[in-house]
Amino acid sequence: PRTIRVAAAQLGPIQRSEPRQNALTRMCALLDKAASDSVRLVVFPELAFTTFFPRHYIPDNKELHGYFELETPALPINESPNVKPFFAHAESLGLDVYVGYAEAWKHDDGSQAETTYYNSAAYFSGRLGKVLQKYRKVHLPGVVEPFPEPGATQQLEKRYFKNGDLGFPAFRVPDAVEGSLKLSEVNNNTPATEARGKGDPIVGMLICNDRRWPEGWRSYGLQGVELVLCGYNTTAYAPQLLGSDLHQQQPLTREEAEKEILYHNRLCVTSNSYMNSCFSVNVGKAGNEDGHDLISGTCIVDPKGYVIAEAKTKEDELVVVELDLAACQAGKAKTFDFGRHRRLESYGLLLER
Ligand code: CDT
Repeated sequence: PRTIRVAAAQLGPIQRSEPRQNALTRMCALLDKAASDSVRLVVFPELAFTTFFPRHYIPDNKELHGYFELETPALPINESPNVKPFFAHAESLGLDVYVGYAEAWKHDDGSQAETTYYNSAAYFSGRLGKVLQKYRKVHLPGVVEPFPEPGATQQLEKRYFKNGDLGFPAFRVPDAVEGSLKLSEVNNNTPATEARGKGDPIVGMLICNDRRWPEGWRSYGLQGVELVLCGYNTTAYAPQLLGSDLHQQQPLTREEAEKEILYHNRLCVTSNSYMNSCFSVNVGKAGNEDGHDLISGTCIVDPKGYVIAEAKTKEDELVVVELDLAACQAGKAKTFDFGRHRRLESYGLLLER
């Protein structure tokens, strides 16, 4: 069977005042727990190493830049000084990880090179000891200018990051399931997007707000994706940004708003997993961070759109399940056999502004 044991590694809050080391220690503890439960792949949230800093207007550049990890062609994220111990720990346990981070990218190693900032995720292979694929968040939510109201929950991703420029590259993970290529057979020059072994799982990454947009999921679906990984930080109450109460006389209470945000979270990940006949691992940072509530909703979804495992707390929690990737085949061969059933001649509008 093409089975792979995966874990959603939900994180509880990480406060603005907390040093990186605290988060690393907690994340490494989750890795240890996963390893002792024979897990192969551990999925962490968006911007996992720090507080969700885009909720703050941060005029102090030193503080702002402190949330980012430096990356250059010669310095991949797993070597970046702040977070290197986390990747080294995953490698020592032979674990693969998906992890979100704030990327400060210098396209060359010269000190004069310009820096570009992205909201990114890396798929790191603990067996190969390297990043197999990087993803940069395409759908940045929020605004450029901060809301003036004191105490407002900000969402300044459009201010702090550039939109991702890597598209939606699906990739194959070697040596992950039966029938997969063995590590010794992996040719380092083979692009990750190309088939390696017949059985290698096909994986795609999304980040938070991306999960609300079917275009990303379908791009992966068209590449035969079997497993979509998505970390997020979703605020539990932000009436000016999220929710359906624009024309309602009576604004939603905090409780109602959180319930609706959780409902939409689940609606997006279950429907898109079903419509692309893939599993998905969806992982939040949860709880009260810097005085602002984040939803949990961490869940693992099967290709029929059913939630098969979910978090019970708003704290650090590992949700473990074994996936049989063969379960993706029925949907891909029947209802969502794209080659037979898609009607491209009717989709022109999708590529217009
Ligand atoms: N981090 C992120 O993308 N959050 C968005 C909410 C933005 S509006 C408050 C999300 O889609 O969950």
